[in-house]
Amino acid sequence: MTRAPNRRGILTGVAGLLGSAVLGGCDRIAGSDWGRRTLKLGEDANLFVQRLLLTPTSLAHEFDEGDISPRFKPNGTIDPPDDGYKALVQAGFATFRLRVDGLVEQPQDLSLADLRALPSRTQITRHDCVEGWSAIGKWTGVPLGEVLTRARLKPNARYVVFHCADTMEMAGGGLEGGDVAEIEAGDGGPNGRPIRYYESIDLTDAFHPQTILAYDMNGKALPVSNGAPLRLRVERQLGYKHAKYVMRIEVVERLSGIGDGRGGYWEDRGYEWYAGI
Ligand SMILES: Nc1nc2c(c(=O)[nH]1)N[C@H]1C(S)=C(S)[C@@H](COP(=O)(O)O)O[C@H]1N2
Ligand SMILES: [Mo]
Repeated sequence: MTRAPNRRGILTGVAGLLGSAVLGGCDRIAGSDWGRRTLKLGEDANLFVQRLLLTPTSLAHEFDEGDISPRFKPNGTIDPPDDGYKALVQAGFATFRLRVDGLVEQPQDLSLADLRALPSRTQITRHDCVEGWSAIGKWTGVPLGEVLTRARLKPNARYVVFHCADTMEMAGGGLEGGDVAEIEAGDGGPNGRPIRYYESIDLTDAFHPQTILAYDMNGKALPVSNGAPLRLRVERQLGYKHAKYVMRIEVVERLSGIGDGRGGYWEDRGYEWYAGI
């Protein structure tokens, strides 16, 4: 059941926002009992106002079977060169485990069978890439919210980070033809550490009903070129947010400690973190 927010609620929310702005950073007040209660109220109200303005449950348009594109163009990495990933392909992904950790009470290690046993959602949506092409595909997977609910978020959880299998370049050097051997070797040679694709979203998008970890595309197991065995669908954002080859989901309070700190491989290279369509 949802309750429509009333005017008093909105005003309390705004007061809360002002309150936390005024109190923010004041340790002496925050340290007192009264301060703690006031700050907590400010935080809840803040989230309330945010939810109200962002209409968190508006759905991306869903299409019919007949609209599905005959070919869904694979883009970005289409065949990860990493040894660890190749071993998974060899094993038909039987050895794949999705790790869920970070700010959770109950870290998870989920096989594909485990993921397929969870509630699922199927949706036919349009994927829009910044490069200027679109494709309509049918995706089946487990709602990310189901997985996060099982892992039980800690109170300071704010973002969900997707760590992918594919190395994009080596830290300290570009990805040249000759570097592939090094990537295959795994964890860095003379050129240092592999920089892998990663992405992140906030909790509003994480618990959105159309945000799923997809294992099927157009009714069949996801092919390697489109992100096997598991890729994110976050339908109200652009293509680069839809992380493929997801190996690990890390829940964090801030994005500053990951990669170059802007929330994603392409964000670290100048793209917007919120890529709303
Ligand atoms: N791990 C990983 N995820 C990725 C990419 C990538 O290179 N590596 N490319 C992104 C971009 S720019 C797009 S448009 C989509 C492409 O998904 P597709 O290959 O299924 O078309 O994946 C996104 N997710
Ligand atoms: Mo893209």
